[in-house]
Amino acid sequence: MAGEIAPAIRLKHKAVTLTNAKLTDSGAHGLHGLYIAPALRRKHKAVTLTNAKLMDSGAHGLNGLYVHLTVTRHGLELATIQHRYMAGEIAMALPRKPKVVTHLHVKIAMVKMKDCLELLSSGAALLSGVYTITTPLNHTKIQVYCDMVTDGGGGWTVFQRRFNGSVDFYRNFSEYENGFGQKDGEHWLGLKYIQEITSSGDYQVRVDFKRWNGAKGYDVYKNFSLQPGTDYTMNIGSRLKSLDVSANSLIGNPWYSPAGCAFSTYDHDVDKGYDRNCAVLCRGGWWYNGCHDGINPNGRYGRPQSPSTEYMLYGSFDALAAITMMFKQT
Ligand SMILES: [Ca+2]
Repeated sequence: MAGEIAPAIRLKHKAVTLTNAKLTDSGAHGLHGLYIAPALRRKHKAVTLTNAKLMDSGAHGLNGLYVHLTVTRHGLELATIQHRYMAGEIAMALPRKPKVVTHLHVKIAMVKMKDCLELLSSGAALLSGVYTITTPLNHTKIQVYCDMVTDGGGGWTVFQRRFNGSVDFYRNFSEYENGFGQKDGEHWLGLKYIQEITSSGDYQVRVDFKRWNGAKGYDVYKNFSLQPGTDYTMNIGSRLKSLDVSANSLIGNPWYSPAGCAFSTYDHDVDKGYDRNCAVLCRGGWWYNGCHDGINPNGRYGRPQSPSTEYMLYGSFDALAAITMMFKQT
Protein backbone atom coordinates (compact mmCIF):
# COMPACT_ATOMS: atom_id res chain seq x y z
CA MET A 1 0.00 0.00 0.00
CA ALA A 2 2.77 2.41 0.85
CA GLY A 3 3.84 2.45 -2.76
CA GLU A 4 0.67 4.23 -3.65
CA ILE A 5 1.51 7.38 -1.73
CA ALA A 6 2.60 10.06 -4.16
CA PRO A 7 6.27 11.11 -3.81
CA ALA A 8 5.26 14.71 -3.11
CA ILE A 9 3.20 13.61 -0.16
CA ARG A 10 6.03 11.50 1.13
CA LEU A 11 8.28 14.53 1.15
CA LYS A 12 5.79 16.62 3.05
CA HIS A 13 4.51 14.02 5.42
CA LYS A 14 7.15 11.55 6.30
CA ALA A 15 5.04 10.18 9.09
CA VAL A 16 2.24 9.20 6.74
CA THR A 17 1.98 5.52 6.18
CA LEU A 18 -0.81 3.36 4.99
CA THR A 19 -2.03 0.04 6.13
CA ASN A 20 -4.45 -2.28 4.50
CA ALA A 21 -7.69 -1.73 6.21
CA LYS A 22 -9.43 -4.93 5.57
CA LEU A 23 -12.86 -4.40 6.96
CA THR A 24 -15.35 -7.17 6.64
CA ASP A 25 -18.94 -7.37 7.56
CA SER A 26 -19.97 -9.88 10.12
CA GLY A 27 -23.43 -9.85 8.60
CA ALA A 28 -25.02 -9.14 11.93
CA HIS A 29 -24.17 -5.59 12.80
CA GLY A 30 -22.81 -4.13 9.62
CA LEU A 31 -19.28 -3.05 8.97
CA HIS A 32 -16.43 -2.92 11.40
CA GLY A 33 -14.52 0.27 10.87
CA LEU A 34 -14.10 3.79 12.00
CA TYR A 35 -15.13 5.54 8.85
CA ILE A 36 -18.30 3.73 7.94
CA ALA A 37 -21.48 5.53 8.79
CA PRO A 38 -24.10 3.69 10.82
CA ALA A 39 -26.64 4.28 8.06
CA LEU A 40 -24.45 2.42 5.62
CA ARG A 41 -23.99 -0.43 8.03
CA ARG A 42 -27.70 -0.81 8.43
CA LYS A 43 -28.43 -0.77 4.73
CA HIS A 44 -25.72 -2.95 3.31
CA LYS A 45 -24.90 -5.93 5.39
CA ALA A 46 -22.82 -7.66 2.74
CA VAL A 47 -20.31 -4.85 2.27
CA THR A 48 -16.64 -5.73 2.38
CA LEU A 49 -13.78 -3.28 2.24
CA THR A 50 -10.51 -4.41 0.84
CA ASN A 51 -7.90 -2.14 -0.63
CA ALA A 52 -6.88 1.47 -0.46
CA LYS A 53 -5.27 4.44 -2.08
CA LEU A 54 -4.50 7.83 -0.56
CA MET A 55 -3.81 11.31 -1.84
CA ASP A 56 -3.24 14.53 0.04
CA SER A 57 -4.34 17.89 -1.27
CA GLY A 58 -2.18 20.22 0.64
CA ALA A 59 0.27 21.64 3.03
CA HIS A 60 -1.62 21.49 6.29
CA GLY A 61 -0.76 18.19 7.82
CA LEU A 62 -3.30 15.51 7.27
CA ASN A 63 -6.26 17.70 6.46
CA GLY A 64 -7.85 17.22 3.12
CA LEU A 65 -7.09 13.57 2.65
CA TYR A 66 -8.71 11.92 -0.27
CA VAL A 67 -9.54 8.30 -0.58
CA HIS A 68 -10.20 6.63 -3.87
CA LEU A 69 -13.06 4.28 -3.60
CA THR A 70 -13.78 1.60 -6.08
CA VAL A 71 -17.31 0.48 -5.74
CA THR A 72 -18.26 -2.77 -7.35
CA ARG A 73 -21.93 -3.33 -7.71
CA HIS A 74 -23.33 -5.36 -10.57
CA GLY A 75 -20.29 -4.27 -12.54
CA LEU A 76 -17.81 -1.54 -11.65
CA GLU A 77 -18.22 2.03 -10.48
CA LEU A 78 -15.56 4.47 -9.41
CA ALA A 79 -16.02 7.15 -6.83
CA THR A 80 -13.41 9.61 -5.57
CA ILE A 81 -14.62 11.03 -2.38
CA GLN A 82 -13.17 13.19 0.31
CA HIS A 83 -12.13 11.16 3.28
CA ARG A 84 -14.31 12.58 6.01
CA TYR A 85 -17.43 12.46 3.87
CA MET A 86 -16.71 9.06 2.51
CA ALA A 87 -19.35 7.09 4.28
CA GLY A 88 -22.17 9.42 3.44
CA GLU A 89 -21.09 9.66 -0.16
CA ILE A 90 -20.96 5.93 -0.55
CA ALA A 91 -24.44 5.70 0.75
CA MET A 92 -25.57 8.26 -1.79
CA ALA A 93 -23.80 6.44 -4.59
CA LEU A 94 -25.65 3.28 -3.84
CA PRO A 95 -29.14 2.48 -5.07
CA ARG A 96 -32.01 3.66 -2.99
CA LYS A 97 -33.34 0.15 -2.66
CA PRO A 98 -30.72 -1.65 -0.59
CA LYS A 99 -31.94 -5.09 -1.57
CA VAL A 100 -30.56 -4.52 -5.07
CA VAL A 101 -27.03 -4.44 -3.70
CA THR A 102 -25.49 -7.85 -3.30
CA HIS A 103 -21.99 -6.79 -2.33
CA LEU A 104 -19.69 -3.84 -2.46
CA HIS A 105 -15.89 -3.65 -2.61
CA VAL A 106 -14.42 -0.40 -1.40
CA LYS A 107 -10.79 0.62 -1.62
CA ILE A 108 -9.90 2.44 1.58
CA ALA A 109 -6.82 3.80 3.24
CA MET A 110 -6.33 4.41 6.91
CA VAL A 111 -3.69 6.87 7.95
CA LYS A 112 -1.66 6.36 11.09
CA MET A 113 -2.27 9.30 13.41
CA LYS A 114 0.53 10.21 15.80
CA ASP A 115 -1.51 12.22 18.31
CA CYS A 116 -4.95 13.52 19.20
CA LEU A 117 -4.65 16.66 17.09
CA GLU A 118 -4.14 14.59 13.95
CA LEU A 119 -7.14 12.46 14.86
CA LEU A 120 -9.18 15.61 15.35
CA SER A 121 -7.97 17.19 12.10
CA SER A 122 -8.77 14.08 10.10
CA GLY A 123 -12.30 14.00 11.39
CA ALA A 124 -11.70 10.52 12.72
CA ALA A 125 -12.17 11.51 16.35
CA LEU A 126 -14.37 14.38 17.42
CA LEU A 127 -15.28 13.50 20.99
CA SER A 128 -13.06 13.22 24.03
CA GLY A 129 -12.19 9.62 24.76
CA VAL A 130 -9.71 6.80 24.26
CA TYR A 131 -8.26 6.35 20.78
CA THR A 132 -5.46 4.38 19.18
CA ILE A 133 -2.54 6.32 17.76
CA THR A 134 0.70 5.20 16.12
CA THR A 135 3.84 6.70 17.60
CA PRO A 136 5.80 8.73 15.03
CA LEU A 137 9.21 7.04 15.24
CA ASN A 138 8.80 3.47 16.40
CA HIS A 139 5.30 3.10 14.95
CA THR A 140 3.97 1.57 18.12
CA LYS A 141 0.22 1.39 18.41
CA ILE A 142 -0.86 2.75 21.75
CA GLN A 143 -4.06 3.98 23.29
CA VAL A 144 -4.31 7.54 24.49
CA TYR A 145 -7.00 9.68 26.05
CA CYS A 146 -7.83 12.62 23.79
CA ASP A 147 -9.27 15.87 25.13
CA MET A 148 -11.31 17.22 22.23
CA VAL A 149 -12.90 20.09 24.17
CA THR A 150 -10.41 22.20 26.08
CA ASP A 151 -9.10 25.54 24.89
CA GLY A 152 -11.27 26.07 21.85
CA GLY A 153 -11.59 22.66 20.27
CA GLY A 154 -9.28 20.16 21.90
CA GLY A 155 -6.75 18.03 20.06
CA TRP A 156 -4.84 17.53 23.32
CA THR A 157 -3.09 14.23 23.99
CA VAL A 158 -3.44 13.51 27.70
CA PHE A 159 -0.40 12.08 29.46
CA GLN A 160 -1.55 12.35 33.05
CA ARG A 161 -5.05 12.33 34.51
CA ARG A 162 -6.26 12.03 38.09
CA PHE A 163 -9.67 12.76 39.54
CA ASN A 164 -10.66 10.18 42.16
CA GLY A 165 -7.58 8.57 43.69
CA SER A 166 -8.34 5.13 42.25
CA VAL A 167 -4.81 4.64 40.86
CA ASP A 168 -1.67 4.67 43.01
CA PHE A 169 0.92 7.06 41.54
CA TYR A 170 3.71 6.08 43.91
CA ARG A 171 5.39 3.88 41.30
CA ASN A 172 8.87 2.80 40.25
CA PHE A 173 10.86 4.13 37.33
CA SER A 174 9.94 1.33 34.94
CA GLU A 175 6.27 1.99 35.48
CA TYR A 176 6.69 5.71 34.88
CA GLU A 177 8.69 4.94 31.77
CA ASN A 178 6.11 2.58 30.28
CA GLY A 179 2.90 3.99 31.70
CA PHE A 180 0.22 2.73 34.10
CA GLY A 181 -3.45 3.00 34.96
CA GLN A 182 -6.47 2.89 32.68
CA LYS A 183 -6.66 5.26 29.72
CA ASP A 184 -10.33 5.98 30.32
CA GLY A 185 -9.61 6.63 33.99
CA GLU A 186 -6.64 7.72 36.04
CA HIS A 187 -3.36 7.06 34.27
CA TRP A 188 0.16 8.05 33.28
CA LEU A 189 0.92 7.62 29.58
CA GLY A 190 4.60 6.77 29.93
CA LEU A 191 7.77 8.80 29.61
CA LYS A 192 8.97 6.96 26.52
CA TYR A 193 5.78 7.82 24.66
CA ILE A 194 5.74 11.45 25.82
CA GLN A 195 9.36 11.68 24.66
CA GLU A 196 8.74 10.09 21.28
CA ILE A 197 5.64 12.06 20.34
CA THR A 198 6.84 15.47 21.53
CA SER A 199 10.12 14.98 19.67
CA SER A 200 8.23 14.89 16.39
CA GLY A 201 7.20 18.56 16.38
CA ASP A 202 6.74 21.67 18.46
CA TYR A 203 4.39 20.95 21.35
CA GLN A 204 2.60 23.01 23.97
CA VAL A 205 1.96 21.53 27.39
CA ARG A 206 -1.15 22.32 29.39
CA VAL A 207 -2.13 21.56 32.96
CA ASP A 208 -5.75 21.79 34.13
CA PHE A 209 -6.64 21.32 37.76
CA LYS A 210 -9.50 21.59 40.22
CA ARG A 211 -9.28 22.43 43.88
CA TRP A 212 -11.43 20.87 46.59
CA ASN A 213 -13.49 24.05 46.79
CA GLY A 214 -14.38 23.61 43.13
CA ALA A 215 -12.12 26.36 41.78
CA LYS A 216 -10.42 25.52 38.51
CA GLY A 217 -7.12 26.68 37.07
CA TYR A 218 -4.76 26.02 34.22
CA ASP A 219 -1.20 26.62 33.11
CA VAL A 220 0.08 26.52 29.52
CA TYR A 221 3.65 26.60 28.16
CA LYS A 222 5.24 26.35 24.77
CA ASN A 223 8.15 24.21 23.54
CA PHE A 224 7.55 21.13 25.67
CA SER A 225 9.66 18.04 25.05
CA LEU A 226 11.79 15.46 26.83
CA GLN A 227 15.44 15.19 25.98
CA PRO A 228 16.72 12.01 24.29
CA GLY A 229 17.93 9.27 26.60
CA THR A 230 16.55 7.66 29.71
CA ASP A 231 16.78 10.66 32.02
CA TYR A 232 13.73 12.14 30.26
CA THR A 233 14.92 15.63 31.14
CA MET A 234 12.17 18.17 30.65
CA ASN A 235 12.58 20.97 28.17
CA ILE A 236 10.00 23.70 28.41
CA GLY A 237 9.65 27.19 27.02
CA SER A 238 7.90 30.29 28.27
CA ARG A 239 4.46 30.44 29.82
CA LEU A 240 1.63 31.26 27.43
CA LYS A 241 -1.15 31.75 29.96
CA SER A 242 -2.31 30.63 33.36
CA LEU A 243 -5.18 30.88 35.83
CA ASP A 244 -5.07 30.46 39.60
CA VAL A 245 -1.40 29.57 39.70
CA SER A 246 0.52 31.67 42.18
CA ALA A 247 4.20 32.47 41.86
CA ASN A 248 4.94 28.77 41.40
CA SER A 249 5.36 27.51 37.89
CA LEU A 250 7.07 24.88 35.76
CA ILE A 251 9.84 27.34 34.98
CA GLY A 252 11.80 30.12 36.55
CA ASN A 253 12.96 28.85 39.91
CA PRO A 254 16.44 27.31 39.61
CA TRP A 255 16.06 25.49 42.93
CA TYR A 256 12.56 24.10 42.57
CA SER A 257 11.15 24.30 39.02
CA PRO A 258 11.03 21.03 37.06
CA ALA A 259 12.35 22.66 33.88
CA GLY A 260 15.70 21.14 32.97
CA CYS A 261 15.37 18.35 35.52
CA ALA A 262 15.54 14.59 34.98
CA PHE A 263 12.65 12.34 36.02
CA SER A 264 12.97 10.77 39.47
CA THR A 265 11.16 7.96 41.19
CA TYR A 266 11.74 6.40 44.61
CA ASP A 267 14.02 3.81 43.02
CA HIS A 268 15.70 6.24 40.62
CA ASP A 269 16.96 9.36 42.40
CA VAL A 270 18.29 11.78 39.81
CA ASP A 271 16.87 14.90 41.43
CA LYS A 272 18.92 17.92 42.45
CA GLY A 273 18.52 17.40 46.18
CA TYR A 274 21.91 15.85 46.88
CA ASP A 275 21.05 14.96 50.47
CA ARG A 276 17.53 13.65 49.92
CA ASN A 277 15.34 11.45 47.73
CA CYS A 278 12.61 13.81 46.58
CA ALA A 279 10.40 11.05 45.13
CA VAL A 280 10.28 9.41 48.57
CA LEU A 281 9.78 12.70 50.42
CA CYS A 282 7.08 13.85 48.02
CA ARG A 283 5.48 10.45 47.40
CA GLY A 284 5.48 10.57 43.63
CA GLY A 285 7.42 10.40 40.39
CA TRP A 286 8.30 13.74 38.84
CA TRP A 287 10.92 16.00 37.36
CA TYR A 288 12.00 16.84 40.89
CA ASN A 289 14.48 19.60 41.36
CA GLY A 290 15.36 19.94 44.98
CA CYS A 291 12.43 19.12 45.50
CA HIS A 292 9.47 21.31 44.41
CA ASP A 293 7.69 24.52 45.30
CA GLY A 294 4.05 23.46 45.24
CA ILE A 295 3.99 21.48 41.98
CA ASN A 296 3.64 17.77 42.66
CA PRO A 297 1.03 16.36 40.24
CA ASN A 298 1.88 12.72 40.95
CA GLY A 299 1.91 12.99 44.73
CA ARG A 300 -0.55 11.38 47.15
CA TYR A 301 -4.20 11.79 46.34
CA GLY A 302 -6.39 13.16 49.09
CA ARG A 303 -7.11 16.09 51.29
CA PRO A 304 -4.69 16.56 54.15
CA GLN A 305 -5.43 18.53 57.30
CA SER A 306 -2.94 21.19 56.37
CA PRO A 307 -0.74 22.16 53.42
CA SER A 308 1.67 19.37 52.62
CA THR A 309 4.51 18.74 50.18
CA GLU A 310 3.66 15.08 49.54
CA TYR A 311 0.13 15.49 48.19
CA MET A 312 -1.11 16.07 44.64
CA LEU A 313 -0.37 19.76 44.14
CA TYR A 314 -0.22 22.37 41.46
CA GLY A 315 0.50 26.01 42.00
CA SER A 316 0.15 25.97 45.78
CA PHE A 317 0.58 23.67 48.74
CA ASP A 318 -3.14 22.96 49.04
CA ALA A 319 -3.98 19.49 47.73
CA LEU A 320 -5.99 19.21 44.53
CA ALA A 321 -9.14 17.24 43.75
CA ALA A 322 -8.28 16.68 40.08
CA ILE A 323 -5.54 17.35 37.56
CA THR A 324 -4.90 16.66 33.88
CA MET A 325 -1.67 17.17 31.95
CA MET A 326 -1.58 17.07 28.17
CA PHE A 327 0.28 18.24 25.08
CA LYS A 328 -0.64 19.47 21.63
CA GLN A 329 1.42 20.28 18.55
CA THR A 330 1.39 23.93 17.58
CA1 LIG B 1 18.57 13.18 45.53
